[in-house]
Amino acid sequence: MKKDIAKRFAANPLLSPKDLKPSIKGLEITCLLNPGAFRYEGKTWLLVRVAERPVQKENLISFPIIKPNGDYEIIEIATNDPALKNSDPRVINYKGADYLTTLSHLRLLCSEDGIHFYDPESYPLLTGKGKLEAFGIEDCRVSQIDNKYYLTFTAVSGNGVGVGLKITSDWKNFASHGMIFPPHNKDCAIFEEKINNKFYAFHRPSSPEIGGNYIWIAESPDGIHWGNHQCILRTRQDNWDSARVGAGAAPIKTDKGLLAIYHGANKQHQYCLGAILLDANDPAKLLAQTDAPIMIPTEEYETKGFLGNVVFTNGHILKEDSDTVTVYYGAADEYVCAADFSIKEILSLLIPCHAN
Ligand code: MAN
Repeated sequence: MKKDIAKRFAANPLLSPKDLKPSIKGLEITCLLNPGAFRYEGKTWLLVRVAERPVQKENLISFPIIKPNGDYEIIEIATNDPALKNSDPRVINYKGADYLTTLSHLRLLCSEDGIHFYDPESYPLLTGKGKLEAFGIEDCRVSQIDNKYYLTFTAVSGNGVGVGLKITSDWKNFASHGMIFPPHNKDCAIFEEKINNKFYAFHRPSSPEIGGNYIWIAESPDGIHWGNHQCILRTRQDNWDSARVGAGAAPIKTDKGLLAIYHGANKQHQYCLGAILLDANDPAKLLAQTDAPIMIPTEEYETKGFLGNVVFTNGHILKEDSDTVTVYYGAADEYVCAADFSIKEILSLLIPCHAN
């Protein structure tokens, strides 16, 4: 078994589908995954993606979608229907249209120790609304800038997959700014510090023909309207990140530059984590990249689940020792887990890039 540099929590998985109650009667929680992470009122909080569907009956696939009036509709398709393509557990195609097999919303959990999380109650669930979120909202990055939290999440519908933005300061009232990066785009994280008075964000457009699933950076005067897009990281042929790359949470400021953790997947859908270093004054400039993954799915809760062989992060918390970063991650698209990394150790594994 290949070794990585993640110090996994002994309590992993921290959260499993059975630990929370479904949001709607008649649905079950199939996956808890990919949490955003932040500190608020002296506690560690996760904004967890909760993926739900009806209990599956024999020879049928069924999943909920959100109707324009906000109600849910359950779609049921016989598994032997010749118009159904269902080779991926996450997505299906039926009569030429794409659907997700689960419907995701975002749920707040908090913790005193960063290990044991509970439902704080009296905080709202964040659910998909309107025709750009009919298949749900997912994988939220939470960035704190001044006293505001910027929530960037994947908004999914039959129209495509894009990035939505909400801003809050009390986690009870949310200003919605609609879709800030249109399809196909996801994996957006807004930097927590402005650079030369501009906001920056990672995002991940996908180009099906020329180009690929690459990490891009954009700038903004206000954190809402984005421009000057530049591609900063591409997939590497025949490598662990050959099929797709996407940013995790906002980068971490170090004395060497801005350190960002990213996920990469190969053609077999194995998802690992790696790291890149960007110039602190010009973050479109890639300085260095790790070669081998810093985290590889190896534990049983990472290799077996809704989609095995997946570690995926979009949230981390810096510890006070200023070297440890606790990475919260989705394992096998089914569980929420955590692992500590030493920032110095990640920096020591970076290999300088030559400008291309
Ligand atoms: C991919 C996977 C799924 C996700 C969809 C839509 O297929 O990441 O988990 O639901 O994209 O974002």
